[in-house]
Amino acid sequence: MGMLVGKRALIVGVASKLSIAYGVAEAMHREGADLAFTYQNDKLKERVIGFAEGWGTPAVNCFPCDVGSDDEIDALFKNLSSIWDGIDIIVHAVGFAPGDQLNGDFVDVTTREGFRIAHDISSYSLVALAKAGQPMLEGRNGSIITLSYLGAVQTMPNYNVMGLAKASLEAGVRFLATSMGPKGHRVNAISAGPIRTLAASGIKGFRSMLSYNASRTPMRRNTTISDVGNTAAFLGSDLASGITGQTIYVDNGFNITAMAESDNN
Ligand code: NAD
Ligand code: 0WE
Repeated sequence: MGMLVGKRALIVGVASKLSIAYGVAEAMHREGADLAFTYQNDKLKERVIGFAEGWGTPAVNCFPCDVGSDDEIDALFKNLSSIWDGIDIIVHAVGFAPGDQLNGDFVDVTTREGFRIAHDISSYSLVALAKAGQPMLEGRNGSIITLSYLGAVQTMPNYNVMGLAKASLEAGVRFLATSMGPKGHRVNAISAGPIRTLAASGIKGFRSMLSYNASRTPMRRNTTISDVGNTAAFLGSDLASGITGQTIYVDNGFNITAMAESDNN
């Protein structure tokens, strides 16, 4: 029997078949969860509904939500409570900084407005979803899962202010876990290795980053959305009952290495 049978999961962050949230939805569906989705704007609406229907999720389980808006987040949970009396899992797979923040030397390109937007959309939005989701999580031992990246704890070219936002996100996971633990809810992050998604496609040199990553990584391969999806399904399940406040690396081991093998380059 699937490890998520009887669980209801809200998935935020599907934009394409390449999205990490798509891999999460696929794994959670396979494990027996009922799903609901959000889409950032009308441009993505029909696409997300199409994916949802592919997992047997009706269009009425798909809602608009720009996570930069408290009104849209409130409306989301109001809409959600018209189809479900509660939720067990919230997946937050959203990150954004203005494009100019991710191209060039950190101290030169970072601006107050870029910093604000990156932290608002990529970090505060997790707190906002947890806060607005509380009534529907009540009494259900919820699991909240977000997506982070190594740039939270180590530097690399161009990730820049997104690294600061991910550091904030990971600290947010710890504070949310501490805050919501007494109610039975768990909060964790998955720190994924680099994956070619829409969010990555705008990044200069991403292809060579992927080949460098595959060669340096202990498993000698890049991370897939199904690697991440399977870990998210586990974290969402009761099998992960003792795990909260953690950042779990799903990167095929990249983060434990300090130097590449010389024959790999
Ligand atoms: P993606 O482009 O498929 O997904 C990003 C999602 O964020 C999209 O669905 C987009 O609609 C949504 N989004 C952006 N701004 C939003 C807003 N204001 N309101 C609502 N939604 C908004 O890319 P992805 O790589 O799947 O990204 C998902 C998460 O995974 C992000 O947090 C990203 O930082 C993280 N991550 C990505 C990688 C990678 O290499 N791709 C690695 C580690 C972590
Ligand atoms: O978190 C991310 C991507 C986040 C992201 C990407 C974009 C591109 C388009 C946030 N905001 C935007 N804004 C845009 O306008 N990743 C972990 C993928 C990623 O992005 C990088 C990476 C990796 C890996 C940027 C520089 C270096 C490495």
